Amino acid sequence: MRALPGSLRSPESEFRDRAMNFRVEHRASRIKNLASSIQYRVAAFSNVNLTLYLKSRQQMIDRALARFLPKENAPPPTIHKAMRYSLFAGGKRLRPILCLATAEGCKGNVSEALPFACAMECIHTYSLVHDDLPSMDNDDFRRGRATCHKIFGDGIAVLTGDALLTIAFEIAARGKPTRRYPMSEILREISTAAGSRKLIAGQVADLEAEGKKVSRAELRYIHENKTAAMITTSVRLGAMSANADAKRLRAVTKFGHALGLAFQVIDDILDVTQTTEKLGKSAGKDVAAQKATYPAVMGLEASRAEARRLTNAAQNALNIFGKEANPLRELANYLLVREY
Ligand code: GRG
Repeated sequence: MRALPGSLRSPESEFRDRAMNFRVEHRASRIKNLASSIQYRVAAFSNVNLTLYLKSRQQMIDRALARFLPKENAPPPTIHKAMRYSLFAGGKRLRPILCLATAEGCKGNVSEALPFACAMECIHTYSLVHDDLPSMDNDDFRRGRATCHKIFGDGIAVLTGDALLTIAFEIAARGKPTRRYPMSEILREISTAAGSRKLIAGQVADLEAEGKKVSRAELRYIHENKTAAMITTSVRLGAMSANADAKRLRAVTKFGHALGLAFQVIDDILDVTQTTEKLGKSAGKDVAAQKATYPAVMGLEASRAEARRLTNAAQNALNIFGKEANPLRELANYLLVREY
């Protein structure tokens, strides 16, 4: 079918074409990235093949999420379609993978950590759906496709976020508590990370910082709460599922905090150095929205050095663990050199 000249096309059909082109370019760039990461090895630690490791963990998480979520045609289908649309849009699954790798690092069983890992991915996806709304960051693209509200409308997107947040607790409650960590403590851990003193606190501070000059301490507050808290909780849940002792739980908490901050510094750097196609979300948005970011506050080179320093701190926190924690070590190094 021939494309209509621009002036004769509706805004909806132009948006659909843009979204389609974007998706095709994004996929092509991800395949290229995967090919280059196949050559990627972190010689320092082990013979973990990170590409295969990530792929198998992603599949495990995707399968579990597909089981935990209501079917697309379950009434009312609109909300279940929208939940699955955002959840299966191609996210990296970083938080659940970290949860599983930490369970492994604490000599636990990955399958015991799976419900907690999936719960964290649902909360993360809810936060992205809400963040993309016109009343927040107002974004058209996420995870390589049109954002939830662009497809389903603002009202359904608000409800999709609500539903993903709520189902996270239903999924977590299917997990098994351990001797040291009863279910009440596990659920409190998750609600604290997602609540008004952590994730939402970071988002509020982020919204309020827009267009203002922020100090390093204010920037750290935003990132500690918006990003690092969710990553820290993901690894803590992995450790809890393995009944880790207090010393190990403290060590993974340090690891998650440093890694979470490093992840955000890299995210800020990628926003100014990568393309929209590669990132799967709109690049350059932070500068356009005058957001508080590491490159804006301390410059690009100092931000890179900070990401390396934080990754190093994350690695040091793992010193008390044996080779079972090698996947965690590999993941931390990989996140430092990631390109999207
Ligand atoms: C709406 C309460 C509420 C919070 C929104 C997630 C968020 C907070 C804002 C999105 C923008 C942003 C820079 C968040 C920091 C965390 C971050 C880098 C999220 C993106 O995580 P990735 O790269 O995403 O792991 P995928 O899509 O791969 O899962």
